[in-house]
Amino acid sequence: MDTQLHKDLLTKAFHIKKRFLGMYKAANAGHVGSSLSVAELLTFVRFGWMKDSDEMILSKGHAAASLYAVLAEEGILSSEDIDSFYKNNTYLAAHPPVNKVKRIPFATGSLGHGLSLAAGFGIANKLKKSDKRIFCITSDGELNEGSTWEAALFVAQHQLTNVVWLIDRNRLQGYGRTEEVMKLEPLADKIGAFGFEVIEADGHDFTSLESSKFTTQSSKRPVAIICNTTKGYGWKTYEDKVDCHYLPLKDEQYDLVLDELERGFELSKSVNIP
Ligand SMILES: Cc1ncc(C[n+]2csc(CCOP(=O)(O)OP(=O)(O)O)c2C)c(N)n1
Repeated sequence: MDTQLHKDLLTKAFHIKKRFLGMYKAANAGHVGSSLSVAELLTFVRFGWMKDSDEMILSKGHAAASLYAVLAEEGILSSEDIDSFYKNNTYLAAHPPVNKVKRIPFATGSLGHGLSLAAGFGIANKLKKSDKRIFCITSDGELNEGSTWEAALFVAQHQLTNVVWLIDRNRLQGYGRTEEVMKLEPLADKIGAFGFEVIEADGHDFTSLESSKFTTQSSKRPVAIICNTTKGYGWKTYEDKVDCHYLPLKDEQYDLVLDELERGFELSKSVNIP
């Protein structure tokens, strides 16, 4: 990966995390672990992959603040907008709204609908012979929803290569581990059997995500990328713990997580990029 791009992505991801943690702290509420899980993925799709004409759906809408922080990083949302998060009359609600903010094409939050929305966008743009693409980030917990698999059938049936499906595979959901609540493995084989080309990536590593981007671009079939992630990534006390799913941050926790992220960021800058 280009060294400058790598540095930019690391910096953006750090700013994005700081911003959404501040939002959750001010709101005294929020899906902290879910957002830390998807932060690099969102950063890469938005700043390392998407073109301006493309769209992105964060199907795991409970991580909304991470999406709002990306839009703030991009200059679409102002700091006043960000400060209104979770407050009365705001349009920056706990789950992303539709038709209120540029670059949020659909409302999400009721899990299991993102891939269906992406499929609709994909078929419409295929019929219009448009080269717009749609990136859909789902969680793994929402693969418990039948609607996701119905959408997967549709994407494969119509060979919608303009839909890129990324799965935030952190192996945890709201109340337990995915494999205990509703077993998904062998996930790659299952999705592959639906007709997708399945790629596995490290969802926190920009180099790995970039290599999945190149494979996707040369694929003749719709692609699903299983992005292996850690819920609560970067905050050691809570990493891979079900408790980090929803966590109103106490003052000392907030200071701690910021401090850890800052140290992680400094360290990542000094590591050589392959
Ligand atoms: C249809 C639906 N059922 C239940 C919920 C409540 N809910 C919010 S988050 C969540 C689980 C989160 O786990 P996962 O989807 O794997 O996301 P992540 O671990 O990445 O946060 C649930 C059940 C919902 N938002 N939508």
